[in-house]
Amino acid sequence: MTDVLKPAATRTINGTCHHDCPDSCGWIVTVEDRPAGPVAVKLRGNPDHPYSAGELCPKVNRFLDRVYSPDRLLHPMRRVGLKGAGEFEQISWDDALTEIATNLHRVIREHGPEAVLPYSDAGNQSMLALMGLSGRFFGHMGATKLDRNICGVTVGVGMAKTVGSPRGIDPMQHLHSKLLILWGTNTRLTNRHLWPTIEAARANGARLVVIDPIRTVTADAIDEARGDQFIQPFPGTDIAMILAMMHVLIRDELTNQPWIDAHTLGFSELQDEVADWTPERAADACGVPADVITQLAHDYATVRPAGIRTLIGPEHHENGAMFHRTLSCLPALTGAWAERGGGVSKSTGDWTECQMDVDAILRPDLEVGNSRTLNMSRLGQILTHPHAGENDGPAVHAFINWNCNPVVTTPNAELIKQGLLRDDIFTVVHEQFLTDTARYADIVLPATTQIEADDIVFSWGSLHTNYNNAAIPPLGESVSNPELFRRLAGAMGYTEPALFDDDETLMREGAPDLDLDGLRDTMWQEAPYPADGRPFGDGDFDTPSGRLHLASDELEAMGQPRVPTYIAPNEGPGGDPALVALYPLQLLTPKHHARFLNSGYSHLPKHGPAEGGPFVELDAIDAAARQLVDGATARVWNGRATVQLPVKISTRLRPGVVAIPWGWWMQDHPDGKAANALTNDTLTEWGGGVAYSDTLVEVAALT
Ligand SMILES: Nc1nc2c(c(=O)[nH]1)N[C@H]1C(S)=C(S)[C@@H](COP(=O)(O)OP(=O)(O)OC[C@H]3O[C@@H](n4cnc5c(=O)[nH]c(N)nc54)[C@H](O)[C@@H]3O)O[C@H]1N2
Ligand SMILES: Nc1nc2c(c(=O)[nH]1)N[C@H]1C(S)=C(S)[C@@H](COP(=O)(O)OP(=O)(O)OC[C@H]3O[C@@H](n4cnc5c(=O)[nH]c(N)nc54)[C@H](O)[C@@H]3O)O[C@H]1N2
Ligand code: SF4
Ligand SMILES: [Mo]
Repeated sequence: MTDVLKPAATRTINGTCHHDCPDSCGWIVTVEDRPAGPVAVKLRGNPDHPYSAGELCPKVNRFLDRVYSPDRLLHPMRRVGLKGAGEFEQISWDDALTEIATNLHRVIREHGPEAVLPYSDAGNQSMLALMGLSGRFFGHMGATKLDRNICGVTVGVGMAKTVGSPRGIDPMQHLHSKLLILWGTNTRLTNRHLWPTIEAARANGARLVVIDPIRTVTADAIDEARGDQFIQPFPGTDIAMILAMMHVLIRDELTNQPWIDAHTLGFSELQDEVADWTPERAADACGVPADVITQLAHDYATVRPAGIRTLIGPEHHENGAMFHRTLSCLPALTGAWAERGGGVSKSTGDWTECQMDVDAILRPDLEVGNSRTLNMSRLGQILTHPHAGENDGPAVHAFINWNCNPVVTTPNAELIKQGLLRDDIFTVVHEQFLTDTARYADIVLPATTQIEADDIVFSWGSLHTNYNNAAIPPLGESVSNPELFRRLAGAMGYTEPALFDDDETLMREGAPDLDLDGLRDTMWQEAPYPADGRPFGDGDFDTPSGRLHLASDELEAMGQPRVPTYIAPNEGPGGDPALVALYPLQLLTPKHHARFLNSGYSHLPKHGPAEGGPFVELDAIDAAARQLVDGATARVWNGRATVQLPVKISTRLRPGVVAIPWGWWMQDHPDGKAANALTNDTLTEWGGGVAYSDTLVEVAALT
């Protein structure tokens, strides 16, 4: 029927959202074939999509505003003003490529190829956009390599030290949980399409516990009358609470000893470690009352199955890897790993992405030399302190950035700006918009959006692998990420054929186990997962011993504690007393706005203004102690930066903790400095993550 009513020149094309978001929603784009070319006139959720079921989100409901924004970059540009000033002139692709190749050859000649720093993340997390040809291009050049560990890697590395691999359970299995602990994840904001499963579990009688230093929108969903609970530890202190829970489980004989004996290693060592971790001692460290910890341990052991859902929040601490290692031990003490709906769920990437052949797409065999690897979260240090610390080897003289916006999203951001201001750095940014990072570029290149290029999207929130069809041709002179690297390889005069593979070849090489034609037909496929929903049902873990490691030889060999251990973050209340005296408040800078996806929407007129603006949020007690009133302008500072912001007094935080929503650009901040100006760029104890949520600050009225 609808086909008859459709205007003749209208088509619908199925695709998948590319954002760095666990949901990977399916969408349908309506395209009108106009004389000047195809135009996307509507984008809506695909009702048949098995995970998103027709719903998108407040950011992507207006995706076409992004695609057709008058601010979209559509042509290459060359800087004409000072770095950072954002003044550019349009140039041709040929001129841009010649200028880039000339500068890269010069840098390589004068300083060696490691002086080139490629810098990207998951701004578009589709397979080709993420990896297609960039790895080959920079490997062939011998450029510095990048540890892209700012999101999620530490969770997996921490968990793997306990269970042998980064695989948790499929979060959809929480449908079967009767107690569900959302531990450091803001599901209703960040992973909204999991929420219906949680509501279905609640309808089946599940109790919900939310553990977060912020009373988030997810915490707002708890219903105390039904036995739900919100628990509010100080940031970076949960390990103390988990050790005390294990203490209680052992003390009160709530452990599943036959399961522990059959499937774990190191129980007696763990028992020794937690012997002193009474709930009272943990209460001092984490700020959660001892009776609450004791009761949670009892509930965890007795309300079965007990599931734990975590995502990314708690990894961003100095002890972030240990948090996930310790959390994964908890279900071992009760045997919950074996139960349907028990165990821990995190990113599902390790279930879906095993269908990818990463080496076939990245081709490490093409790498020349033995280039160093630098950590993306240390960008400010790398650019401003060459030859120091981990940053040995040549100083960086060429910075090639695509698929991320580090001036807004990477910790210690004022240092990054300082680095990008150096006049001996040649900077290229491939972007859809003139972001805060792009403003520092010497050459800006225009990037396509997701409706302009085919790709494959491996979800990390569900078991689905999705296809994305281009709905319209690239706007203006924009190019996709793989096309950018084909062009750069040509301009550099490289002749290695693998640098020029087309998208179809890359898809078939990169996902050899996928039935690509079938995927194009169905639009999504589900990764293999045990039919009974219990991947660890027979207690068979991915460790060499097949047992879950409560004690770990591997960690001991790395100089890390063998058993779960709480080490208070240095930049935190239990850490360096000199820092605490100067900066007594813990700062969190979380995702907060429903219309933002990281830094990607605050600049759009229907997104940013509707969220108001940035602010510093604090409890009334902390505000009163500083004579701060709602709406007053405060300065927030530490040794890294001073930032000015309006004050918002709220009941979401406990005294001692303040928060600044993250994602706003320089232009939205009264003094041009955004949340990450203040944040800590110390790396996690292992796993290569970063501790931006261990940041101490002081706040005062702006005088
Ligand atoms: N609307 C929206 N959705 C998003 C994003 C977005 O920007 N906007 N970003 C996407 C991305 S890239 C990601 S990685 C995911 C992240 O998804 P989540 O991991 O769910 O989100 P985060 O805000 O990073 O962190 C979750 C919670 O961890 C809490 N937290 C911080 N430190 C601690 C701690 O020490 N202990 C405990 N218990 N909790 C702690 C924070 O207060 C926060 O509420 O969201 C994705 N979805
Ligand atoms: N303080 C603080 N810092 C954080 C976080 C936090 O919660 N608080 N969260 C951290 C997390 S979890 C993450 S994942 C990172 C995210 O950090 P980023 O990856 O830097 O975040 P985005 O804002 O998503 O930036 C993506 C950029 O890529 C561009 N882009 C999108 N598609 C394409 C494409 O196809 N090609 C090209 N060339 N560009 C494209 C977009 O226009 C956008 O500017 O930030 C981290 N930093
Ligand atoms: S940003 Fe996330 S929730 Fe929104 S449409 Fe994309 S995948 Fe879905
Ligand atoms: Mo992320």
